[in-house]
Amino acid sequence: MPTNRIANTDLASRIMDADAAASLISHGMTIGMSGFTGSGYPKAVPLALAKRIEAAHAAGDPFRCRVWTGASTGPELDGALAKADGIEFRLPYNSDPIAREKINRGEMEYFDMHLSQVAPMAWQGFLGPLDIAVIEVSGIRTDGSLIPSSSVGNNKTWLDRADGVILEVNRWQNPALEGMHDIYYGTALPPHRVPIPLVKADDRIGEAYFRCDPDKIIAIVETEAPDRNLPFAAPDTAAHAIAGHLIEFFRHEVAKGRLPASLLPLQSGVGNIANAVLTGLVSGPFENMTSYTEVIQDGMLDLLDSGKLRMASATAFSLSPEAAMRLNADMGRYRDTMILRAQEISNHPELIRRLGCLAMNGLIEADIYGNVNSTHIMGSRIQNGIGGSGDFARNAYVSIFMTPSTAKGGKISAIVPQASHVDHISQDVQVLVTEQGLADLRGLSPKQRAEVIIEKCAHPDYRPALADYYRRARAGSYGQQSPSLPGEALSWHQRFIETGSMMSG
Ligand code: 0RQ
Repeated sequence: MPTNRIANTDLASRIMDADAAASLISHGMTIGMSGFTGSGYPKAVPLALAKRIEAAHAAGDPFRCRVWTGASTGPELDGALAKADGIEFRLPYNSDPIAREKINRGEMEYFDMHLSQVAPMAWQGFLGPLDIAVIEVSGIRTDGSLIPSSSVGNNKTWLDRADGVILEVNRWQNPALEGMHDIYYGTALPPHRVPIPLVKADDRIGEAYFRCDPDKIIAIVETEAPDRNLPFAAPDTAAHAIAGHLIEFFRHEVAKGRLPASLLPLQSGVGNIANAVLTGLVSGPFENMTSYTEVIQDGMLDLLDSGKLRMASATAFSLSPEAAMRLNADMGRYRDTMILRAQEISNHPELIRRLGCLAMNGLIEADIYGNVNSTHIMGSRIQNGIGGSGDFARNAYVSIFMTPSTAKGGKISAIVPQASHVDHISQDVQVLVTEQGLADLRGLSPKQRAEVIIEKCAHPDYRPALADYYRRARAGSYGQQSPSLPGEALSWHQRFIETGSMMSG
């Protein structure tokens, strides 16, 4: 029977359980799932699909799918499907530990791409056809339009592009979410692209609902299941120190007249440090701030509650269970201060550049010239993915990266002579912050950057070794623009020069 979440009675015949809906998915299909961080992902059909895949494998039958999402999801989706060995190919961002292990063992193909580019690439036809969309919504209206859930991600695109649509209508989602979303239908492919008419972080340029051709809906599954995000760690001394350095930097920029007193729209990345910086801003001197970002995390809610943040624009919530309860208890009030948009809009380079976002993202390692590795441990093992960090870093008004100066209990320096993998080239990294200090790299040459980064950002335990490397690089480098000793990491080019051959032996 249709519930009050499914107001369109014509669709009642398509209500079924998750097992029946999962039986509509077959081996080799490409599935576009909703979900962005632990919010708004389907929670019943992927679990039923994983069960089906395990049964197929037990019977000796192959069963694997290609899975596209908005970003990371929850354990019922990525975790369950990866455990069942059901994902052949995955895009665009993953933080699930089981999927991460499969990827790093070479058992799952993973296309780690800029989040703003997923929908355009799908429309351009670069990613191939999409068979089925599995989308969580919080309701279906009388006219068949869909009330989005706690994330928007790529849902508009999956609903438009897929041959068939499976909807999960989740009663756990607060009905007061209705009206918070802004779904823009004005994007087009070149040569028909026009400017996106958004000039302030709080502009609404679209509709509150998804359009969906009712004939494409092949199943509707009703659920009542919570979003799942991990709690944030309480900020430690390093996080407090990083937040302090950044607030001091913003204060200085305001004094210099390079930032307005209310700053510019904030973008804050994933992780505990980013969250701690937002919490730090609660006691900072800036009022009437806005944010144009990708996810609304706990610190953003604290800032809204403090009255210092006027509004937040994002594509998803990424809240701890405690903060999700806080939001849910007061959704009607928060709705007027939040806008959830499609990720091609929340992360759009044109808009980030126009608004002048202050981008603050985490990293794995940075080298002494300010090239940043956000994704690969030891150059080859993926941690999560580039996510939206590239969308924001390249186009921000000020692109800031922040990290504790060491990892693994002090055993590894986050500042290294040469990054083992580069996601953000030095030109896209303008400020580097650790608990040791802040390096303002704007307008500096590579050699000037190296001196500032070693002095301000490196941990004292590693500073002498980095300074020694830099001294020797100045003396022995092939060129003096970005002095380096590739011999210390025996590079491909160096080997070629030394042996005259790329063949081993
Ligand atoms: O590993 O969990 O096994 O201990 O990397 O590191 O310290 O928990 O840091 O949560 O801030 O994440 C870059 C991954 C930082 C994140 C990254 C190990 C460390 C730990 C995680 P363990 P922490 P954070 C828009 C912005 C890309 C996406 C992005 C990220 C694990 O910020 O995914 O920015 N960024 N999106 O021990 C070896 C080092 C290490 C190291 C850390 N130097 N060597 N291991 N680790 N540094 C939002 C979205 O896109 C959704």
